[in-house]
Amino acid sequence: MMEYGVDLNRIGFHDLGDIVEYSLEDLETSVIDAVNKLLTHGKFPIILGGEHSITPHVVSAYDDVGVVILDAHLDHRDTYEGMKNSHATASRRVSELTDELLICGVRSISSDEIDEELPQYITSGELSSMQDPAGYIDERVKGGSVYLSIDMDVLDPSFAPGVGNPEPFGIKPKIIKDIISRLSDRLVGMDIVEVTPEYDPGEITSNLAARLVYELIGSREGSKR
Ligand SMILES: [Mn+2]
Repeated sequence: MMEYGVDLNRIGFHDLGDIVEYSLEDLETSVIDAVNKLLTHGKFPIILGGEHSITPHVVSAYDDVGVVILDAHLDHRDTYEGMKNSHATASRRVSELTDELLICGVRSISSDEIDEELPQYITSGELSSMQDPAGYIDERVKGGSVYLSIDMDVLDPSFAPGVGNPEPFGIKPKIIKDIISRLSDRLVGMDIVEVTPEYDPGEITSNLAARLVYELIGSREGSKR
């Protein structure tokens, strides 16, 4: 990572492999157990999905953490298709776990998810027209520790077509790079979700998601020097 002066080959990391079998029943305990174990050992969890519904389970393993969610969708429904834990209820579940939640890049809200307790959010249009979106988010989210959840559909589909619910007029990858770099000292965990390789034979989405993981590791290790 030339910008950060970091050689990724010299950074220790471990791929735990798939921690979730394809069953929503096992998902909650598998994710919470895995993240708890990592935090107990002082490790920095990077979770890759898959379903956005994993995020609330990950966040529940932290005490007192601010959460930034990058997502085209508000995901504020209380239930979706009868389920409490769904990709369409992810932000709602997270909002029950923290007082400090900011959802960024939103451009799709259903009328049935609008109620008086809407979470704080910024639209993709607002984010894209800001001079320094990363600085704005850093100042807006109070407290110390921050957990970052990246739903790849926050990006414009031209950069990340391989997602379940693509929404045009999304943000550019550089904004996410800047957010990761700006928040790197405050971050205590990160996930990248909704990558769906089956919808993207060119692997554009996976390639960008992988680079965002590199950006995270590079910016954190680089700032230690
Ligand atoms: Mn989404």
